[in-house]
Amino acid sequence: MFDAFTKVVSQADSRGQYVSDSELDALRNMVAEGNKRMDTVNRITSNASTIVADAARSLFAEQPQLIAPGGNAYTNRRMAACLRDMEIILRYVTYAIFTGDGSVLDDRCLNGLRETYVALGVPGNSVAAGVQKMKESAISIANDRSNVTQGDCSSLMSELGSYFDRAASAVG
Ligand code: PEB
Repeated sequence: MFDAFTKVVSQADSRGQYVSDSELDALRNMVAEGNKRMDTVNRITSNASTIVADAARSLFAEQPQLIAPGGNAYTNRRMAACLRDMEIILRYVTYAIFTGDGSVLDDRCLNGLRETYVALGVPGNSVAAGVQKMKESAISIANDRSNVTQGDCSSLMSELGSYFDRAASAVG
């Protein structure tokens, strides 16, 4: 598990070189823009249940077979497992955007998840669709310009989106 700093150190060490000027510049920029990152984490974390519930509601409206008898989210037990899975994925995305590195998401959440879903008969494409819905909702909440200092968050939002995309493509 890396963060943006330890990732740079690890890569420099495998080249046997000092941390380069361009790496230092990128990290300096990340520190300078750090408040935006913390605000993003805070906004997603404090709206997590809304993000999960809205995404699930919209997924089941589009794919009602999931909650019909025989569907993979049919019965309260499976519905609860499904909501929990979405919450777990969202939680790891918040860790990734916090640390500025996707390895925590890869190593602790996505690694082997496709195989787990295949073994359980959970439809990976449907999980991926749910993750995409969480992406849209999380970005609109994190990127809301009201009640915050105004600034350019485009690269941070595309980084945030990339972690959701990574999760969706790991299972879809
Ligand atoms: C992954 N999900 C399930 C299980 C595991 C995970 C290990 C089996 C054990 C259990 O039921 O609790 N666990 C989860 C995860 C991590 C982890 C992400 C990462 C660290 O440790 N069913 C649907 C939807 C989808 C869904 C498409 C979007 O129809 C999910 C939600 N996951 C789902 C369901 C089950 C499950 C288990 C329904 C229960 C399947 C079953 O028991 O038949």
